[in-house]
Amino acid sequence: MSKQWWKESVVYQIYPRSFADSNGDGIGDIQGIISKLDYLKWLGIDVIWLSPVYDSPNDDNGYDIRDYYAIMKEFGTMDDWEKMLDEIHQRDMKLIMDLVVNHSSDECEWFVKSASSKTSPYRDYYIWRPAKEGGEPNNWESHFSGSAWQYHEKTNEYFLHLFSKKQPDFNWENASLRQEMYKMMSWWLDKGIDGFRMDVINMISKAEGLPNAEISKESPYQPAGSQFLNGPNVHTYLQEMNEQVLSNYDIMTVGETPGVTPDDAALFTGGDRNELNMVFQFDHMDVDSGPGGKWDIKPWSLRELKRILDGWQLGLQGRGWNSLYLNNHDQPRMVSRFGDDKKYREKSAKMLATFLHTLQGTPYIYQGEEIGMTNVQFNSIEDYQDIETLNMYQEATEGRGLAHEEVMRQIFMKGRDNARTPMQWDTSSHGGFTTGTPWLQVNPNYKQINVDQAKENPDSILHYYRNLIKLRREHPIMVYGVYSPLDIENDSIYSYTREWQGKKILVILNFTKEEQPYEVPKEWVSESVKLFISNQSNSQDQLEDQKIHLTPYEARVYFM
Ligand code: TEU
Ligand code: CA
Repeated sequence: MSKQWWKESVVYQIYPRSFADSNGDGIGDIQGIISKLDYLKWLGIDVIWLSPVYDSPNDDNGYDIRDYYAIMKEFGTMDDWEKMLDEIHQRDMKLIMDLVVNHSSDECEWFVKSASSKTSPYRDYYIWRPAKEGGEPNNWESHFSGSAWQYHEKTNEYFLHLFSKKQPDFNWENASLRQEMYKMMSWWLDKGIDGFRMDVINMISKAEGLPNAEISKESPYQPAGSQFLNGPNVHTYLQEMNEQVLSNYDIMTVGETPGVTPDDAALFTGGDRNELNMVFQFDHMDVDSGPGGKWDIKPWSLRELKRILDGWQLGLQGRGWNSLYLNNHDQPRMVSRFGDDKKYREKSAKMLATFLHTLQGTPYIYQGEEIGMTNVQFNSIEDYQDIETLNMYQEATEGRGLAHEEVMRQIFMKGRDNARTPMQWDTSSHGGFTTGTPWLQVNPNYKQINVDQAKENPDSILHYYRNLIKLRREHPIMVYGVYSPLDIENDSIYSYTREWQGKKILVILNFTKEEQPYEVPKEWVSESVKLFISNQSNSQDQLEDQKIHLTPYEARVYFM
């Protein structure tokens, strides 16, 4: 397995709107980020992934870019941004920027020109179609509810938007559009950034002829992933992008790719493919979703989670590289979803952290995860800001007649604002995020859960993360060790080994609220075996017997 800096790195995702507000307007900003860089360095972070900070009307919090060459005014200026990059590099960390090139804002100059007339040279930068039988050109559903097509009166055609109607999709089949994108990417890379996280990059090539999606539910609009995920030309475009842009720099790239299998991912990330370094897959994020999608919530099982993640670990071994994450700005908080955010919050958050850092791949920490921030429950829909959540609420209550309580229950479990409540820094008002009124309310538990307190307490989740990151730096087995699952039928305990250059580690994780028995493989009952890390202060240093008991959410890692 070839050694690479981006395999050895730990990445920290910043959602800038919610991270730190420096000027009291209630919105996180670049100066706020600069003020927290020492904290990230102290934690041991190697790479910062910054969600979009480009000029945007914020229909989707910056994932709708108006000007790809400018910084959002609320976040600061280009000088602030340059200063931030410099401060990151001075601390020997790296910065990867979010690249949103499947779509832009409808206020982007290119779209404005494209919409101005059918003969504009920019017309083909986006995807326009005439009406079909008096209605939308096909039955595709937008990710944010309703049709994926918006009628535009002036030119009497529809344009495609897989997300909100203020996020028109680019037409990657157009060679000038592709050159425009490559030029813009090089412009940022020439400023010295260290790579990109590429938003929904496997949606850039749509099925030829834009055919209807298969009907899978009772609705005029249908989920249409099969028509735009991993489309016919996606690898051609990425190879072209790699050749013309990416290969000119020593950078890391991670593609966000919903709906990929390990085989697809091997194509995106294979060493000889010249496309991307790694992708974010979503299989494990669907483990608690039924056939109706993310809001069709079902209980998840450890057996299923193991089947999925073992598939990814084994599937990419020697063929590609995994990115490891349990939450991000689109997902519920991991401790609320996969652990227990009440009685065992600290213990289960540490168990999940152990999991994240001992699988094979590059770990991604989402802001607040390192202090065990939890989901939030606001009573009123008015308190929510996320466009996906608000559109879904309206469609579910007005369109499908669901009760308010029922829809709120779904939002409490899956809504994206769970991840977007402001970062909790200390016990002062609004968790020290802002001196003003935050754009989205702070989780009321900030007095118990915040960075200040966690820093002071050596047993905190935060210190545990710091320790895991340090161990990773000292022990390449955590990065490169060959993964082998153990006891795959066990539906309470996740266990596996990693093996590298004659050394071995054994990971045992109790995913339940109950005490659980476990039988360790014989070879681990030996004097040469040592406890590597555990979230249970009195965990056995050595194994004297094959039969052990794990306390609720206990995590133990042994080394030999
Ligand atoms: O998300 C892409 C994506 O696939 C989403 O549909 C995701 O599954 C959903 O948000 C889960 O509820 C990316 C960004 O991460 C997201 O913030 C943007 O809203 C979206 O693209 C459009 O740019
Ligand atoms: Ca601000």
